[in-house]
Amino acid sequence: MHQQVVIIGGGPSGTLLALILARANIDVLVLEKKTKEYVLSRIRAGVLEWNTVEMLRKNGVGSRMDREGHIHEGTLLSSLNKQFRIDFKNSINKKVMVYGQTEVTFDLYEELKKYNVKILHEIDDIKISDLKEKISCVSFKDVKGKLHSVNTQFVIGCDGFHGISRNHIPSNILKSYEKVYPFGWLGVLSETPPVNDELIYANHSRGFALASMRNENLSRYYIQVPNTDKVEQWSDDNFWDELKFRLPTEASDTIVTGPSIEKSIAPLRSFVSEPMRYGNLYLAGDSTHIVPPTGAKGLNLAVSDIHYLSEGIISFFENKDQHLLETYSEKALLRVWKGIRFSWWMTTLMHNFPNQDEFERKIQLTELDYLSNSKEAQRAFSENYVGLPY
Ligand code: RFL
Ligand code: PHB
Repeated sequence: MHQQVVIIGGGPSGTLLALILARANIDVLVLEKKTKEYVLSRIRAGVLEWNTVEMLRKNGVGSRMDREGHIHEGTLLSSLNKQFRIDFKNSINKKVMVYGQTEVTFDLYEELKKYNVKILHEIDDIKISDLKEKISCVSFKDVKGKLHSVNTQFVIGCDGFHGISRNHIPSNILKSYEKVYPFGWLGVLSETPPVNDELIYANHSRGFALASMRNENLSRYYIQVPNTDKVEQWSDDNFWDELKFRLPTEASDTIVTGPSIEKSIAPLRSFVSEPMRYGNLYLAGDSTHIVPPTGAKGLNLAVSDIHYLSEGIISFFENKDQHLLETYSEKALLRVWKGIRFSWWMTTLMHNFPNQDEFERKIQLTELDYLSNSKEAQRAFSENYVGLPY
């Protein structure tokens, strides 16, 4: 078998790249470890930067997002029971789209059907070889346990943080940077109207909380919990009580609670591995960088990687020009590190750290006070939150 491009991982990075390449008549094969049902049921990101919105529109997957997504022109931040609004529209004339990653992924899978892109699910035992040769080889076991082997020009690692692609970069070349935070986010999805029409990021001495949403009758809430907590320890009642403590009273007095339809804990981590390319292997998305969700950057960084990478691959096949592929890692990493910085900053500003002393608490409150009063600080926040230019 020969394929121009083999993509490992059928999450948002892998399927978006597959779609862009298929639209440029490049033949791609996507190898995904899990079932399609599993991939389409994962509840994750909710906020799309404007660049992401435009990338989806440009590639024919914008119409449902435009109908069902919600444009937000600002967000609320709160501390000490006071909330203030950062107005993206007024500060920098930009906005974001609230539309779930689950929906984005569904739309991508639907669109891919039109191009007959092969997506193989329940794939195991992927092995990549000959990355420094002109043609590389990817072997794998299909759902029935049958072994296959594919020759390809490009192998793209879109297989998330726990994937196997990154490990194919020799350890003397790969350099990783990592910060693990001493807490996680307990997330609840409930079929209740959102407490507010914009997101509320709450800094509280008991820990961070976030009020987010998917649509008029679907809310997404998060609270900071210790790393050691298990989801079974948290009944719905305990979750709602704790959330109400942490949100400003304006919100907790009016919140509508209900049974959770999904509840999970996500650990928080900042991670970057460099470079994002080795021979014919290119990495994108969570396979090569992870951010804590506080700044809503993870999915958006995956999309900017795909922007740079798809341009490089298309330019290679259409014009035999390798320049954009050669500069991919360097260019993508410049933007990745800015997302890493903003997510780290916002996490540090909004969370309660286990050994935080009074000095650090004062600094957080002072920074929030500065942000609530300074137009310049709000501009800088908005510029990063809505997404830096590609
Ligand atoms: P994914 O989504 O992890 O997909 C990787 C795919 O690869 C498959 N896979 C393999 N396939 C074949 N062989 C193997 N050996 C494989 N190993 C793994 C997996 O099954 C999977 O299908 O990575 P991708 O595509 O790079 O996308 C990244 C995003 O999913 C991620 O960055 C975001 O969800 C992060 N994130 C957020 N990002 C935002 O931009 N805005 C947000 O508001 C936001 N909120 C969040 C988030 C992530 C969260 N969690 C759960 C970590 C909120 C949360 C709670
Ligand atoms: C979400 O709605 O899941 C969400 C929103 C904003 C974030 C993180 C997650 O910063």
